[in-house]
Amino acid sequence: GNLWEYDPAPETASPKLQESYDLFIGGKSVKPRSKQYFDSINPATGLKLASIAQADARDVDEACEAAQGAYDKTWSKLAAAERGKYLYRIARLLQDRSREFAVAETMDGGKPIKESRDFDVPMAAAHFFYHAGWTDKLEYLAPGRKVTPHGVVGQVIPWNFPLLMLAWKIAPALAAGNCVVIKPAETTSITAMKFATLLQEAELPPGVVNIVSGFGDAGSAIMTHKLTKKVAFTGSTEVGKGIMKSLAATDKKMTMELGGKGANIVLDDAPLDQAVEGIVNGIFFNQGHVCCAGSRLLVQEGVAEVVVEKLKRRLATLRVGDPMDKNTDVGAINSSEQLERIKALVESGVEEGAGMYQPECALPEQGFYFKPTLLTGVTQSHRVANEEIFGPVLSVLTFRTVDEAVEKANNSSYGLSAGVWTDKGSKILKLASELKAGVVWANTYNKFDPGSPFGGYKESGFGREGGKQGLLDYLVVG
Ligand code: TXE
Repeated sequence: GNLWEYDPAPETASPKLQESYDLFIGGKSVKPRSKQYFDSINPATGLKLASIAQADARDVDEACEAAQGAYDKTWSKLAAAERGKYLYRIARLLQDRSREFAVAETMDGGKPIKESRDFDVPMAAAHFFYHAGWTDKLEYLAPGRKVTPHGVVGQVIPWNFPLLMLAWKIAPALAAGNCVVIKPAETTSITAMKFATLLQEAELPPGVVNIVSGFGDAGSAIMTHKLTKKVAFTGSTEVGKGIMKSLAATDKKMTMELGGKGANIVLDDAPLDQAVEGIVNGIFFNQGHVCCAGSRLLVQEGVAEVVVEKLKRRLATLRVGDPMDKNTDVGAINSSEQLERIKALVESGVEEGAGMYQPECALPEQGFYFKPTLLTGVTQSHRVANEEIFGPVLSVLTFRTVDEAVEKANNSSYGLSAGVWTDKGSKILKLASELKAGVVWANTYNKFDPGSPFGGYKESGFGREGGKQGLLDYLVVG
Protein backbone atom coordinates (compact mmCIF):
# COMPACT_ATOMS: atom_id res chain seq x y z
CA GLY A 1 0.00 0.00 0.00
CA ASN A 2 2.90 2.46 0.36
CA LEU A 3 3.52 4.53 -2.76
CA TRP A 4 7.27 4.44 -2.21
CA GLU A 5 7.40 0.66 -1.97
CA TYR A 6 8.24 -0.93 -5.24
CA ASP A 7 9.52 -4.39 -5.95
CA PRO A 8 12.20 -4.32 -8.62
CA ALA A 9 13.28 -7.17 -10.84
CA PRO A 10 15.46 -9.67 -8.94
CA GLU A 11 18.34 -9.32 -11.42
CA THR A 12 18.95 -5.80 -10.13
CA ALA A 13 19.47 -7.07 -6.59
CA SER A 14 23.24 -7.48 -6.85
CA PRO A 15 25.15 -4.50 -5.51
CA LYS A 16 27.54 -4.74 -8.50
CA LEU A 17 30.41 -3.15 -6.65
CA GLN A 18 33.30 -1.87 -8.70
CA GLU A 19 36.89 -2.23 -7.57
CA SER A 20 37.28 1.50 -7.62
CA TYR A 21 35.13 4.59 -7.95
CA ASP A 22 36.19 7.81 -9.66
CA LEU A 23 34.85 11.34 -9.31
CA PHE A 24 31.75 12.44 -11.20
CA ILE A 25 32.37 15.80 -12.86
CA GLY A 26 30.65 17.29 -15.90
CA GLY A 27 28.56 14.15 -16.36
CA LYS A 28 31.61 11.88 -16.65
CA SER A 29 33.68 9.62 -14.50
CA VAL A 30 36.94 11.49 -13.87
CA LYS A 31 40.20 10.37 -12.21
CA PRO A 32 41.39 12.54 -9.32
CA ARG A 33 44.21 14.95 -10.20
CA SER A 34 46.29 13.65 -7.30
CA LYS A 35 45.86 10.03 -8.53
CA GLN A 36 45.19 9.17 -4.88
CA TYR A 37 42.59 6.63 -3.81
CA PHE A 38 41.51 5.61 -0.32
CA ASP A 39 39.79 2.48 0.98
CA SER A 40 36.13 2.17 1.79
CA ILE A 41 35.74 -0.42 4.53
CA ASN A 42 32.83 -2.74 5.20
CA PRO A 43 32.24 -2.06 8.92
CA ALA A 44 30.59 -5.46 9.35
CA THR A 45 33.89 -7.21 8.58
CA GLY A 46 36.58 -4.54 8.77
CA LEU A 47 37.60 -5.54 5.23
CA LYS A 48 38.09 -3.32 2.21
CA LEU A 49 35.15 -2.98 -0.17
CA ALA A 50 36.48 -0.64 -2.85
CA SER A 51 38.95 2.14 -3.63
CA ILE A 52 37.54 5.65 -3.69
CA ALA A 53 38.98 8.62 -5.57
CA GLN A 54 40.38 11.32 -3.31
CA ALA A 55 39.50 14.75 -4.63
CA ASP A 56 41.56 17.82 -3.81
CA ALA A 57 40.95 21.53 -4.39
CA ARG A 58 41.82 21.21 -8.10
CA ASP A 59 39.10 18.62 -8.68
CA VAL A 60 36.64 20.68 -6.66
CA ASP A 61 37.48 23.68 -8.82
CA GLU A 62 36.80 21.68 -11.96
CA ALA A 63 33.49 20.46 -10.49
CA CYS A 64 32.42 24.00 -9.60
CA GLU A 65 33.30 25.23 -13.10
CA ALA A 66 31.31 22.34 -14.60
CA ALA A 67 28.33 23.21 -12.39
CA GLN A 68 28.50 26.90 -13.32
CA GLY A 69 28.76 26.03 -17.02
CA ALA A 70 25.75 23.71 -16.80
CA TYR A 71 23.79 26.33 -14.90
CA ASP A 72 24.52 29.10 -17.42
CA LYS A 73 24.09 27.06 -20.59
CA THR A 74 21.45 24.44 -19.78
CA TRP A 75 19.75 24.23 -16.42
CA SER A 76 18.70 27.88 -16.05
CA LYS A 77 17.36 27.83 -19.62
CA LEU A 78 15.03 24.86 -19.13
CA ALA A 79 11.31 25.29 -18.59
CA ALA A 80 10.54 24.57 -14.93
CA ALA A 81 8.41 21.52 -15.72
CA GLU A 82 11.36 20.02 -17.63
CA ARG A 83 13.41 20.07 -14.43
CA GLY A 84 10.53 18.20 -12.83
CA LYS A 85 10.73 15.47 -15.47
CA TYR A 86 14.34 14.78 -14.53
CA LEU A 87 13.49 14.60 -10.84
CA TYR A 88 10.63 12.16 -11.50
CA ARG A 89 12.98 10.08 -13.63
CA ILE A 90 15.60 9.98 -10.87
CA ALA A 91 12.93 8.92 -8.35
CA ARG A 92 11.75 6.07 -10.56
CA LEU A 93 15.26 4.87 -11.32
CA LEU A 94 15.96 4.78 -7.58
CA GLN A 95 12.93 2.54 -7.19
CA ASP A 96 14.07 0.33 -10.07
CA ARG A 97 17.49 -0.06 -8.52
CA SER A 98 16.31 -0.07 -4.91
CA ARG A 99 17.69 -3.49 -3.95
CA GLU A 100 21.06 -2.74 -5.45
CA PHE A 101 21.23 0.56 -3.53
CA ALA A 102 19.99 -1.02 -0.31
CA VAL A 103 22.60 -3.78 -0.41
CA ALA A 104 25.42 -1.37 -1.28
CA GLU A 105 24.32 1.02 1.48
CA THR A 106 24.34 -1.72 4.08
CA MET A 107 27.70 -3.13 2.98
CA ASP A 108 29.36 0.28 2.97
CA GLY A 109 27.76 1.81 6.06
CA GLY A 110 26.85 -1.08 8.37
CA LYS A 111 23.15 -0.31 8.83
CA PRO A 112 20.69 -3.23 8.94
CA ILE A 113 19.46 -4.23 5.50
CA LYS A 114 15.86 -3.93 6.65
CA GLU A 115 16.49 -0.24 7.33
CA SER A 116 18.23 0.47 3.99
CA ARG A 117 15.50 -1.46 2.20
CA ASP A 118 12.48 -0.03 4.04
CA PHE A 119 13.71 3.41 5.00
CA ASP A 120 16.82 4.88 3.35
CA VAL A 121 16.18 3.97 -0.28
CA PRO A 122 12.39 4.51 -0.37
CA MET A 123 12.75 7.80 1.49
CA ALA A 124 15.43 8.94 -0.97
CA ALA A 125 13.03 8.20 -3.85
CA ALA A 126 10.24 9.97 -1.93
CA HIS A 127 12.38 13.11 -1.70
CA PHE A 128 12.77 13.23 -5.47
CA PHE A 129 9.05 12.59 -6.04
CA TYR A 130 8.08 15.31 -3.58
CA HIS A 131 10.43 17.91 -4.99
CA ALA A 132 9.64 17.02 -8.61
CA GLY A 133 6.14 18.34 -7.98
CA TRP A 134 7.43 21.72 -6.81
CA THR A 135 9.60 22.66 -9.81
CA ASP A 136 6.84 24.51 -11.70
CA LYS A 137 5.13 25.90 -8.61
CA LEU A 138 7.96 27.85 -7.00
CA GLU A 139 6.09 31.16 -7.31
CA TYR A 140 3.66 29.91 -4.66
CA LEU A 141 6.47 29.73 -2.13
CA ALA A 142 6.62 33.51 -1.80
CA PRO A 143 3.49 34.99 -3.36
CA GLY A 144 4.04 38.34 -5.09
CA ARG A 145 7.81 38.07 -4.78
CA LYS A 146 10.41 37.03 -7.29
CA VAL A 147 12.14 33.73 -6.51
CA THR A 148 15.37 32.80 -8.27
CA PRO A 149 17.95 30.04 -7.79
CA HIS A 150 21.37 30.80 -6.30
CA GLY A 151 23.25 29.21 -9.20
CA VAL A 152 25.83 26.72 -7.94
CA VAL A 153 25.33 25.24 -4.48
CA GLY A 154 27.98 23.37 -2.51
CA GLN A 155 27.00 20.54 -0.20
CA VAL A 156 28.83 18.29 2.25
CA ILE A 157 27.13 15.33 3.91
CA PRO A 158 27.85 12.79 6.68
CA TRP A 159 27.98 9.02 6.79
CA ASN A 160 24.88 8.08 8.78
CA PHE A 161 22.36 8.25 5.91
CA PRO A 162 24.64 8.40 2.87
CA LEU A 163 22.08 8.05 0.08
CA LEU A 164 19.22 9.71 1.93
CA MET A 165 21.32 12.77 2.85
CA LEU A 166 22.39 12.96 -0.80
CA ALA A 167 18.70 13.04 -1.77
CA TRP A 168 17.85 15.56 0.97
CA LYS A 169 20.49 17.85 -0.47
CA ILE A 170 20.23 17.31 -4.22
CA ALA A 171 16.44 17.11 -4.70
CA PRO A 172 15.50 20.56 -3.32
CA ALA A 173 18.58 22.18 -4.86
CA LEU A 174 17.64 20.96 -8.34
CA ALA A 175 13.92 21.62 -7.88
CA ALA A 176 14.76 25.22 -7.05
CA GLY A 177 16.84 25.45 -10.23
CA ASN A 178 20.38 25.24 -8.86
CA CYS A 179 23.33 23.11 -9.96
CA VAL A 180 25.24 21.08 -7.39
CA VAL A 181 28.71 20.13 -6.22
CA ILE A 182 28.44 17.61 -3.39
CA LYS A 183 30.84 15.55 -1.31
CA PRO A 184 29.84 12.33 0.46
CA ALA A 185 31.53 11.37 3.74
CA GLU A 186 34.79 9.46 3.39
CA THR A 187 33.55 6.24 4.99
CA THR A 188 30.43 6.04 2.78
CA SER A 189 31.00 7.12 -0.82
CA ILE A 190 29.76 4.06 -2.69
CA THR A 191 26.04 4.80 -3.00
CA ALA A 192 26.87 8.40 -3.93
CA MET A 193 29.07 7.19 -6.78
CA LYS A 194 26.41 4.68 -7.81
CA PHE A 195 23.96 7.55 -7.81
CA ALA A 196 26.23 9.23 -10.38
CA THR A 197 25.56 6.34 -12.78
CA LEU A 198 21.85 6.72 -12.09
CA LEU A 199 22.08 10.39 -13.09
CA GLN A 200 23.69 9.34 -16.36
CA GLU A 201 20.87 6.86 -16.90
CA ALA A 202 18.38 9.66 -16.25
CA GLU A 203 20.24 11.71 -18.88
CA LEU A 204 20.51 14.63 -16.50
CA PRO A 205 22.43 17.30 -18.44
CA PRO A 206 26.19 17.01 -17.71
CA GLY A 207 27.44 19.24 -14.90
CA VAL A 208 24.07 19.79 -13.24
CA VAL A 209 25.21 17.49 -10.41
CA ASN A 210 28.88 16.82 -9.66
CA ILE A 211 29.89 14.35 -6.97
CA VAL A 212 33.39 14.50 -5.54
CA SER A 213 34.54 11.97 -2.98
CA GLY A 214 37.28 12.84 -0.53
CA PHE A 215 38.13 14.16 2.92
CA GLY A 216 37.58 17.39 4.86
CA ASP A 217 39.97 19.40 2.66
CA ALA A 218 37.78 18.70 -0.37
CA GLY A 219 34.69 19.58 1.70
CA SER A 220 36.29 22.82 2.75
CA ALA A 221 37.24 23.61 -0.87
CA ILE A 222 33.56 23.23 -1.86
CA MET A 223 32.32 25.42 0.98
CA THR A 224 34.83 28.21 0.28
CA HIS A 225 34.85 28.09 -3.55
CA LYS A 226 33.99 31.43 -5.14
CA LEU A 227 31.36 29.85 -7.39
CA THR A 228 29.29 28.20 -4.63
CA LYS A 229 26.80 30.92 -3.73
CA LYS A 230 24.93 28.83 -1.20
CA VAL A 231 26.34 26.03 0.89
CA ALA A 232 24.63 23.34 2.93
CA PHE A 233 26.44 21.21 5.49
CA THR A 234 25.37 18.27 7.60
CA GLY A 235 27.91 16.92 10.06
CA SER A 236 29.52 17.59 13.40
CA THR A 237 28.98 20.86 15.24
CA GLU A 238 32.74 21.31 15.46
CA VAL A 239 33.29 21.16 11.69
CA GLY A 240 30.13 23.23 11.08
CA LYS A 241 31.48 26.00 13.31
CA GLY A 242 34.79 25.92 11.43
CA ILE A 243 32.97 26.32 8.12
CA MET A 244 30.94 29.24 9.49
CA LYS A 245 34.16 30.94 10.58
CA SER A 246 35.78 30.43 7.20
CA LEU A 247 32.77 32.01 5.48
CA ALA A 248 32.20 34.85 7.95
CA ALA A 249 33.53 37.49 5.57
CA THR A 250 31.53 36.29 2.55
CA ASP A 251 27.93 36.86 1.51
CA LYS A 252 27.27 33.15 0.97
CA LYS A 253 23.98 31.74 2.14
CA MET A 254 24.50 28.88 4.57
CA THR A 255 22.41 26.17 6.12
CA MET A 256 23.83 23.94 8.84
CA GLU A 257 22.42 20.70 10.18
CA LEU A 258 24.65 19.74 13.09
CA GLY A 259 24.53 17.54 16.15
CA GLY A 260 21.78 16.80 18.61
CA LYS A 261 21.00 15.37 22.03
CA GLY A 262 17.30 14.67 21.72
CA ALA A 263 15.19 14.29 24.86
CA ASN A 264 12.58 11.55 24.76
CA ILE A 265 10.19 12.48 27.58
CA VAL A 266 7.96 9.85 29.18
CA LEU A 267 5.21 11.17 31.47
CA ASP A 268 3.62 8.93 34.09
CA ASP A 269 0.32 8.75 32.19
CA ALA A 270 1.97 7.44 29.00
CA PRO A 271 1.09 4.07 27.46
CA LEU A 272 4.31 2.50 28.70
CA ASP A 273 4.66 -0.45 26.34
CA GLN A 274 4.18 1.81 23.36
CA ALA A 275 6.64 4.28 24.87
CA VAL A 276 9.27 1.57 25.31
CA GLU A 277 8.99 0.68 21.61
CA GLY A 278 9.38 4.36 20.76
CA ILE A 279 12.37 4.76 23.05
CA VAL A 280 14.07 1.73 21.47
CA ASN A 281 13.38 2.99 17.96
CA GLY A 282 14.48 6.47 19.02
CA ILE A 283 17.96 5.41 20.06
CA PHE A 284 18.78 2.09 18.37
CA PHE A 285 17.57 2.91 14.85
CA ASN A 286 20.69 3.03 12.65
CA GLN A 287 22.87 2.10 15.70
CA GLY A 288 22.05 5.54 17.13
CA HIS A 289 23.97 7.25 14.31
CA VAL A 290 21.13 9.70 14.02
CA CYS A 291 21.37 13.44 14.65
CA CYS A 292 17.80 13.53 15.99
CA ALA A 293 18.16 10.29 18.04
CA GLY A 294 16.29 10.25 21.34
CA SER A 295 19.57 9.81 23.17
CA ARG A 296 18.39 11.24 26.52
CA LEU A 297 15.48 9.45 28.12
CA LEU A 298 13.70 11.74 30.57
CA VAL A 299 11.30 9.61 32.54
CA GLN A 300 8.91 10.75 35.27
CA GLU A 301 9.96 9.41 38.66
CA GLY A 302 6.79 7.42 39.40
CA VAL A 303 7.27 5.20 36.34
CA ALA A 304 11.07 5.31 36.02
CA GLU A 305 11.73 1.94 37.59
CA VAL A 306 9.13 0.08 35.55
CA VAL A 307 10.21 1.78 32.30
CA VAL A 308 13.86 0.85 32.90
CA GLU A 309 12.87 -2.75 33.68
CA LYS A 310 10.78 -2.97 30.50
CA LEU A 311 13.65 -1.44 28.52
CA LYS A 312 16.12 -3.99 29.84
CA ARG A 313 13.83 -6.83 28.83
CA ARG A 314 13.32 -5.29 25.38
CA LEU A 315 17.07 -4.73 24.88
CA ALA A 316 17.67 -8.40 25.53
CA THR A 317 15.51 -9.25 22.50
CA LEU A 318 17.34 -6.95 20.04
CA ARG A 319 19.30 -8.87 17.44
CA VAL A 320 22.75 -7.37 17.11
CA GLY A 321 25.12 -8.43 14.33
CA ASP A 322 25.48 -8.95 10.60
CA PRO A 323 23.74 -6.01 8.93
CA MET A 324 23.03 -8.13 5.83
CA ASP A 325 20.84 -10.47 7.88
CA LYS A 326 17.20 -9.49 7.37
CA ASN A 327 16.48 -10.09 11.07
CA THR A 328 19.20 -7.81 12.42
CA ASP A 329 17.96 -4.86 14.49
CA VAL A 330 21.30 -3.26 15.38
CA GLY A 331 24.06 -3.49 12.77
CA ALA A 332 27.69 -2.42 12.69
CA ILE A 333 29.15 0.85 13.93
CA ASN A 334 30.12 2.89 10.87
CA SER A 335 33.87 3.06 11.50
CA SER A 336 36.52 2.03 14.00
CA GLU A 337 37.00 5.75 14.86
CA GLN A 338 33.31 6.08 15.72
CA LEU A 339 33.47 2.88 17.77
CA GLU A 340 36.36 4.35 19.78
CA ARG A 341 34.42 7.58 20.35
CA ILE A 342 31.42 5.66 21.63
CA LYS A 343 33.55 3.49 23.95
CA ALA A 344 35.32 6.53 25.39
CA LEU A 345 32.06 8.35 26.13
CA VAL A 346 30.46 5.30 27.72
CA GLU A 347 33.55 4.86 29.90
CA SER A 348 33.26 8.51 30.97
CA GLY A 349 29.65 7.84 31.95
CA VAL A 350 30.61 4.91 34.15
CA GLU A 351 33.51 6.86 35.69
CA GLU A 352 31.14 9.73 36.50
CA GLY A 353 28.84 7.34 38.34
CA ALA A 354 26.21 6.09 35.86
CA GLY A 355 25.02 2.50 36.05
CA MET A 356 25.53 0.50 32.86
CA TYR A 357 23.31 -2.22 31.44
CA GLN A 358 24.07 -4.24 28.31
CA PRO A 359 22.19 -7.38 27.32
CA GLU A 360 24.03 -10.69 27.10
CA CYS A 361 24.67 -11.15 23.41
CA ALA A 362 27.54 -12.41 21.33
CA LEU A 363 29.00 -9.89 18.93
CA PRO A 364 30.64 -10.97 15.64
CA GLU A 365 34.41 -11.39 16.06
CA GLN A 366 35.35 -9.24 13.11
CA GLY A 367 34.03 -5.79 12.34
CA PHE A 368 32.92 -2.87 14.50
CA TYR A 369 30.10 -3.59 16.93
CA PHE A 370 28.78 -2.17 20.18
CA LYS A 371 26.08 -3.65 22.38
CA PRO A 372 22.87 -1.69 22.92
CA THR A 373 23.59 0.13 26.17
CA LEU A 374 21.58 1.80 28.92
CA LEU A 375 23.26 4.30 31.21
CA THR A 376 21.09 4.77 34.28
CA GLY A 377 21.23 7.31 37.08
CA VAL A 378 22.66 9.92 34.71
CA THR A 379 22.63 13.48 35.99
CA GLN A 380 22.79 16.71 34.05
CA SER A 381 26.46 17.31 34.76
CA HIS A 382 27.55 14.01 33.21
CA ARG A 383 29.22 14.17 29.81
CA VAL A 384 26.82 11.49 28.56
CA ALA A 385 23.93 13.85 29.32
CA ASN A 386 25.41 16.62 27.21
CA GLU A 387 27.65 15.27 24.46
CA GLU A 388 26.39 13.56 21.34
CA ILE A 389 27.44 9.89 21.55
CA PHE A 390 26.12 8.98 18.09
CA GLY A 391 25.93 5.33 19.00
CA PRO A 392 23.51 2.77 20.49
CA VAL A 393 23.66 4.27 23.97
CA LEU A 394 20.74 5.69 25.92
CA SER A 395 21.28 7.99 28.91
CA VAL A 396 18.45 7.77 31.44
CA LEU A 397 17.52 10.76 33.59
CA THR A 398 14.44 11.32 35.74
CA PHE A 399 12.20 14.28 36.58
CA ARG A 400 9.30 15.04 38.94
CA THR A 401 7.08 17.62 37.20
CA VAL A 402 6.32 18.54 33.61
CA ASP A 403 8.04 21.89 34.10
CA GLU A 404 11.14 20.11 35.33
CA ALA A 405 11.04 17.91 32.22
CA VAL A 406 11.00 21.00 29.99
CA GLU A 407 13.79 22.60 31.98
CA LYS A 408 15.99 19.50 31.72
CA ALA A 409 15.19 18.86 28.07
CA ASN A 410 16.08 22.45 27.16
CA ASN A 411 19.25 22.37 29.26
CA SER A 412 21.37 21.45 26.25
CA SER A 413 23.53 23.30 23.78
CA TYR A 414 21.61 21.40 21.09
CA GLY A 415 17.98 21.71 20.02
CA LEU A 416 17.19 19.40 17.15
CA SER A 417 14.55 16.94 18.31
CA ALA A 418 12.41 15.76 21.20
CA GLY A 419 9.76 13.15 21.88
CA VAL A 420 6.80 13.29 24.28
CA TRP A 421 4.86 10.26 25.56
CA THR A 422 1.61 10.98 27.35
CA ASP A 423 -2.09 10.27 27.33
CA LYS A 424 -3.05 13.95 27.51
CA GLY A 425 -3.29 16.15 24.43
CA SER A 426 -3.01 19.29 26.55
CA LYS A 427 0.39 18.16 27.86
CA ILE A 428 1.56 17.48 24.31
CA LEU A 429 0.64 21.02 23.27
CA LYS A 430 2.32 22.54 26.31
CA LEU A 431 5.53 20.57 25.82
CA ALA A 432 5.62 21.08 22.05
CA SER A 433 5.47 24.83 22.51
CA GLU A 434 8.00 24.97 25.35
CA LEU A 435 10.63 22.55 24.05
CA LYS A 436 13.40 24.29 22.13
CA ALA A 437 13.72 21.65 19.46
CA GLY A 438 13.18 21.83 15.70
CA VAL A 439 11.01 18.72 15.71
CA VAL A 440 8.85 17.40 18.54
CA TRP A 441 7.25 13.99 18.09
CA ALA A 442 4.26 12.97 20.21
CA ASN A 443 3.70 9.29 21.02
CA THR A 444 6.01 8.34 18.17
CA TYR A 445 9.64 8.91 17.22
CA ASN A 446 11.82 9.17 14.09
CA LYS A 447 8.93 9.82 11.72
CA PHE A 448 9.93 11.66 8.56
CA ASP A 449 8.22 13.06 5.54
CA PRO A 450 9.71 15.05 2.64
CA GLY A 451 7.03 17.70 3.23
CA SER A 452 8.03 18.31 6.87
CA PRO A 453 10.80 20.84 7.42
CA PHE A 454 13.65 19.47 9.52
CA GLY A 455 16.33 21.45 11.32
CA GLY A 456 17.60 22.72 14.62
CA TYR A 457 17.69 25.39 17.27
CA LYS A 458 20.90 26.53 18.99
CA GLU A 459 24.05 24.55 18.18
CA SER A 460 22.05 22.02 16.16
CA GLY A 461 22.23 24.50 13.30
CA PHE A 462 20.00 26.73 11.23
CA GLY A 463 17.95 26.55 8.06
CA ARG A 464 15.43 23.83 7.30
CA GLU A 465 15.45 20.85 4.97
CA GLY A 466 12.24 19.49 3.48
CA GLY A 467 8.90 21.10 2.77
CA LYS A 468 8.30 24.66 1.68
CA GLN A 469 10.83 26.04 4.15
CA GLY A 470 13.57 23.75 2.85
CA LEU A 471 12.98 24.88 -0.73
CA LEU A 472 13.05 28.53 0.28
CA ASP A 473 16.57 27.96 1.62
CA TYR A 474 17.63 27.08 -1.96
CA LEU A 475 16.13 30.24 -3.46
CA VAL A 476 16.80 33.94 -3.40
CA VAL A 477 13.54 35.70 -2.55
CA GLY A 478 13.54 39.15 -4.20
O1 TXE B 1 32.01 14.30 11.37
P1 TXE B 1 32.54 15.42 10.39
P2 TXE B 1 32.76 12.93 11.83
C1 TXE B 1 28.85 13.97 14.89
C2 TXE B 1 28.80 12.70 15.69
C3 TXE B 1 30.11 12.07 15.38
C4 TXE B 1 31.00 13.27 15.24
C5 TXE B 1 32.22 13.09 14.38
O2 TXE B 1 28.70 13.01 17.06
O3 TXE B 1 30.54 11.25 16.41
O4 TXE B 1 30.20 14.23 14.63
O5 TXE B 1 31.90 12.55 13.11
C6 TXE B 1 33.29 16.65 6.06
N1 TXE B 1 35.14 21.43 5.76
N2 TXE B 1 28.14 13.86 13.63
O6 TXE B 1 34.15 13.20 12.24
O7 TXE B 1 34.02 15.49 10.42
C7 TXE B 1 33.61 15.19 6.16
O8 TXE B 1 34.50 14.81 5.14
C8 TXE B 1 34.13 20.84 5.08
C9 TXE B 1 26.76 14.25 13.66
O9 TXE B 1 32.56 11.94 10.76
O10 TXE B 1 31.74 16.63 10.67
C10 TXE B 1 32.21 14.59 6.04
O11 TXE B 1 31.80 14.58 4.67
N3 TXE B 1 33.78 19.58 5.27
C11 TXE B 1 26.24 14.50 12.29
C12 TXE B 1 31.34 15.58 6.81
O12 TXE B 1 32.11 16.78 6.85
C13 TXE B 1 34.43 18.84 6.18
C14 TXE B 1 26.66 13.52 11.26
C15 TXE B 1 30.99 15.16 8.24
O13 TXE B 1 32.15 14.85 8.93
C16 TXE B 1 35.50 19.39 6.93
C17 TXE B 1 28.08 13.22 11.34
C18 TXE B 1 35.84 20.75 6.69
N4 TXE B 1 36.80 21.38 7.38
C19 TXE B 1 28.75 13.37 12.52
N5 TXE B 1 35.97 18.43 7.77
C20 TXE B 1 24.76 14.75 12.24
N6 TXE B 1 24.32 15.82 12.84
O14 TXE B 1 24.00 14.03 11.63
C21 TXE B 1 35.23 17.32 7.56
N7 TXE B 1 34.31 17.57 6.60
